[in-house]
Amino acid sequence: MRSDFQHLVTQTSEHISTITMNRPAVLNAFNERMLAELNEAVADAAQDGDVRCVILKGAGRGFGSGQDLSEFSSANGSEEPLEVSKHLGKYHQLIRTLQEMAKPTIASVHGVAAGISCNIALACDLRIAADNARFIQAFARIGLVPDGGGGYFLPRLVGIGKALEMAMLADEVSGPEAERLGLVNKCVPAAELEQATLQVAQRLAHGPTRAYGLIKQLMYQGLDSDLASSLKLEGELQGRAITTEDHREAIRAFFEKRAPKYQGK
Ligand code: T3D
Repeated sequence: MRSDFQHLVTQTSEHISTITMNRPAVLNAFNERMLAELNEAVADAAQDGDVRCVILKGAGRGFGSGQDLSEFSSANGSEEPLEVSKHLGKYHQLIRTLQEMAKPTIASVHGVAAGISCNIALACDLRIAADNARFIQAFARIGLVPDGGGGYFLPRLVGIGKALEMAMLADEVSGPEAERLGLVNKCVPAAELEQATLQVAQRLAHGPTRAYGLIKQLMYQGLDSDLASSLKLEGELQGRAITTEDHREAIRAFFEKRAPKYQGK
């Protein structure tokens, strides 16, 4: 992955790719450039066989404040619906790459995660939050609807009632409250966020990567399918998992009474 991004800092070490959004003066609000760079970095991490886990985080005092409001397209008085799908399409590409990459993704959230930044965190597989995290579905504050997959992920994570409350009232949800709601997997003291995120990432990066990719497929497709379809899919995916070297290694390790050494193959 290239490292000369203008608005990102990227680092890959021990099979973990860490991508840091880096526009701290505006709480990492998305301008066109940062969005394009994030799309590129996430796609690269998805393709890179050496990367087995991806961490997404923000520089400075927060995760992200959503779309940069100074680059916002608005209708300027017209009541004709604007064609925003082209612009949103670039966010949608990002959400889909995060979802479809066959390896785990973690959002490490401190400070504010507002608007589409919040929903990008929701599109990651796991979320670890600092106790100073502030999740805000900021859209209704400016008369908009949740985008970036918010209408899909939010009700699935917290239930329809809480999702509607968060989207309509747009109040802040703290890190501890987010943990209680199931919006994040874990909330830790801010000073421990980096280490807590790394610990989870290291476990995942040394785990059975191919099985993780299949687990993502099974779970995400399962959200929208009936039992019969999900059982059919699990049969197909298990048929693939069972042929992996990591599975064979795990069985060997079990009988040799040692920890398995997964190669991600
Ligand atoms: O077609 C489309 O693009 C539709 C897509 C929409 C996607 C969306 O994300 S819509 C939602 C956009 N985001 C917002 O509405 C949030 C706006 N920001 C805020 O409400 C507040 O800044 C926060 C609640 C996020 C944080 O408040 P606070 O008090 O901690 O920080 P602050 O002082 O407001 O912000 C610090 C600086 O960042 C400040 O600049 P300054 O005064 O120090 O020069 C502020 O203007 C700037 N900033 C914060 N958010 C944005 C921003 N600048 C541009 N765009 C932002 N989103």
